[in-house]
Parts: sequence; C-alpha cells; structure tokens
Amino acid sequence: MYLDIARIRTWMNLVRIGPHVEEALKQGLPIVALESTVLTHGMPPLVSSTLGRELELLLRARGVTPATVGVVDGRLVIGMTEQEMQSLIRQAQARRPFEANPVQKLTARDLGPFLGRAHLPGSQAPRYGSTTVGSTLVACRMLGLRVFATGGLGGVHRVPPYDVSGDLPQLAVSPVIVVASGVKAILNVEATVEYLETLGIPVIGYRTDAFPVFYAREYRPKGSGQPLRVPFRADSPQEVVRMALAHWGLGLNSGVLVVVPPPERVAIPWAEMEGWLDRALREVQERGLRGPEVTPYLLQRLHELSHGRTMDANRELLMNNVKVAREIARVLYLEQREIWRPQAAEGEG
Ligand code: PSU
Ligand code: MN
Repeated sequence: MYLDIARIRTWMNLVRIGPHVEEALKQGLPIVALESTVLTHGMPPLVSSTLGRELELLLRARGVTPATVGVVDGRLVIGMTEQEMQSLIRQAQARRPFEANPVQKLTARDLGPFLGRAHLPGSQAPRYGSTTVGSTLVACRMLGLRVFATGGLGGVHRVPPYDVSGDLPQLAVSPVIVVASGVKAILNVEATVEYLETLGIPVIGYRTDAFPVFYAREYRPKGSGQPLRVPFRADSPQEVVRMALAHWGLGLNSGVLVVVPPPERVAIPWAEMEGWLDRALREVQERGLRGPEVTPYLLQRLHELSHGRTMDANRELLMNNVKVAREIARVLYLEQREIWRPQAAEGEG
C-alpha cells in the first residue's frame, strides 16, 4: 500500500494552479517562479504592490509566464492572479514597524501544518501566508518548474544560535535554476558558501568572477583583501543552461545557483555596508530575535540606516535578476525543445 499523494492534494484542496501557469504548462512555454516573502516581509507594502506587478510584466514582455507563489485563502497558489497577489500584500500592510506581520512567513516545514490547520471545517486559523525561497522550491517541484528568480538566498546566520535558512536544504533537493544576487550580506557569507558546497549545489557567477552579496557586487571576508570568488562563470544564458543540463544529465537533482551582481548604479560598496550591518546585528541580539524574525528585521533596519539605499538596491537587483532568469528560461524552454516531454516521468514532479 502506498499513500496516494495526488489524492491527498485533491481531497484537501491543497493547491491551486493559476490559469496562466496551467496554460503555459500545457503549451510548453517558458515559466519563471517568483516567491512572495520578498513582497510581504522584504519591503513596505506600498513598494511591493508596484514591484510585484512590475516583475511579472518584465517576464510577460518577452513571452515568459510568471508563477508567483503564495498561500491565499488557505491554499498554496502557484501563479497568483494580480488580485490574489495584491490581497496578500494588502494583508501585510496592517503591519506596524517591528510588530508581528499578519501574513505568516512560511518556510517549507511550515506549509503543511499551516494548510492542514486551515483545512479543518470551520477553522478560524490564518489563511494567508508568504512563501520563502525554500517553500517556493516545493511548489516548483510539484509542477516541474525549472527557473526561479529572487533577491538574495538565505543561509547561515551570524548571530547565535547560528540559524541555517531552510532555503539551503530545499535547494539541495530541488532541480531548479535559482537566480539571485548571491546570499544575503546579513549572513555569515563564508559559512553559507561552504554549506552550498557540502550540499552539492553548483554556484555559477553570471558575468562575474566575484561572489556577490545581496546588496554588493563583491564581498571581502574580514581581514582579507581578496574578494570571494565563484567556482564557475557563465557569460550567456546559453552557457548557464548547458551547465545546468549537464548537472541534471548526470542524474544530480539539486538546484543550480546563478549569482548576479546587483546593477552598478544601485550596488552598495561592501565597506560601506559593513557599518550598518554591525549595528543592525547588535540590535537583533539585544532584542533577542529568533528564527524567521531575524531576516525581515535586518533588511528593514538596513533600509532605514542606509536612508533607503538598500531598498533601491533591493528593488533594482530583483528586476535585474528577473530579466536574467527570463532569458535563461527562454533558452531552456524554447531553444532546447527536444529535451522536453509532455508527461512527467514516474516519481517526478
Ligand atoms: N530576497 C529578498 N528579500 C527577502 C527574501 C529574499 O530580496 O525578504 C526572503 C526569501 O523569501 C528567503 C528568506 O527565503 O528571505 C530567507 O529567510 P530566512 O533567513 O529566515 O530563512
Ligand atoms: Mn531561519
């Protein structure tokens, strides 16, 4: 006897696939997945409501279908409609600085309990949540989506208890090209890079030899004059796709991390960021923040301490990463049509 996963999904009404995503899947058109925590916890709702729409428009402008993932009315939605996305962002709007966000940030391990609880008849439990990189990768696996764009990946934190983001283990088991501006600068970057190696996740610098950190084009470990380097570099979407296909062609089923430096115009020099960061990290300890609260707090404090400069960088690098992901998706889906087949293989997706 085996559990019938598809049956559970239907019975519990766990997932809704956006009609635009359904259509793209049917026609074999390129799709790029987007997460929603960046919209609900990464920046103020007023910025997010425009940004969320802009990111999708950037994809559509080149015939690529956006699949923005989030939890709406107690269901995991893969490919939110404009209305669903705006309603999720609006819920986050009730937030006051540093108070609990009414939209819950859901990592991969949170999704099941959250949806299961909401499914109880007459349940008064919260029904809106955002997906992180890790939980968005869960959605990617369900539909076999292969390209995903975000701002910066989570990783190993700098302050006790040295929390490790759930993004990393999910990336290890999700065959998806994730385009990001490196890992977040708020993290222990060296430890995170080592962890990526341990998990067997290829890291490819997109038109760069330096490992970028969300918000700087390069990162210099303390006491070292040398910028941290990436193990491999690709200068075109074609090159990225060949590397990812070779990885998957070997039967390796991990994600491939493509790191893109934030655009020159808005990037923040590492030396400048360090001061703000030290201060914000101290505050995290003083306030005794833990778990999922840490990242949103740090990002918000950096926005304030930099007088909005990290916010501009955040917005611009997201748009840039989406454009890179878009071109990668076009090559993967359109130039390489012969490697696709209409049906998922047994055990896949
Ligand atoms: N990228 C951004 N802003 C964000 C995030 C990514 O530009 O807010 C979010 C992602 O959803 C990522 C999460 O999964 O931060 C990592 O949080 P944590 O460190 O708590 O795992
Ligand atoms: Mn965490």
